[in-house]
Amino acid sequence: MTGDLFADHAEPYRAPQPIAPGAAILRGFALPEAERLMQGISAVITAAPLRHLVTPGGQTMSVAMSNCGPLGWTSDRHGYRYTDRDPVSSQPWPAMPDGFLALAQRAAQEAGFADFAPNACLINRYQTGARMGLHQDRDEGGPAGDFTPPIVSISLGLPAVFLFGGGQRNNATTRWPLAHGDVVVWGGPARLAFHGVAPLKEGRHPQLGAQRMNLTFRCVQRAH
Ligand code: MD6
Ligand code: FE
Repeated sequence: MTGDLFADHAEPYRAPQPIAPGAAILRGFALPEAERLMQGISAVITAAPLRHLVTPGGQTMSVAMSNCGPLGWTSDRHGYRYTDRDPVSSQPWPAMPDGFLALAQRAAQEAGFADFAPNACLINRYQTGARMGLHQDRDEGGPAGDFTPPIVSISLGLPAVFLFGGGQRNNATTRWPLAHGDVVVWGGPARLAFHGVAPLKEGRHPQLGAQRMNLTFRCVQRAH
């Protein structure tokens, strides 16, 4: 037995695991920096507290969110967009803590995307039962619809099941377990694939307790 691909526990990083053309999981890639990432997240959410956003359709999201970096993703009755200030405090989003940018760049490089320069980092917190419905990440593109840069997504805490579909909402989805320290890099032909997260199962993670945290780094071409 040379390794178990579907372990729900942390394992040292070996090599990218392709999940589709343009998308790969780097299992355990962020593990050596997990402690530092958690400290950074604590500082950010002290300044810009996690909140349950409302969708344009009027639904309150089960995932709680915040942001760091020059731009942050937000949603309300008027739509989804990136802003340079936290709408709750009217202050700029907190800067990305030390080490965030370099780790995201290293992960992108490892997956074959050179020169990744994200200007937004979305923080997602899942508690028991929280989920994210199938969606595309398409609020980042410029006027010319440039989706060249990938997205780098880091999972911490409780394991979750990532759902990965195709270019149409009704395409079949595959299911990928994501554990503490795993990184998903996602670009090229996968960049606009539908994806989501299955409801978080109850559990207790030794470092994070009863939650999963996810960081997604994006390169946003336009903001409102
Ligand atoms: C999550 N992630 O893992 C939600 N989007 O909590 C995403 O929605 C996502 O992981 C684009 C690329 C990678 C992702
Ligand atoms: Fe997404």
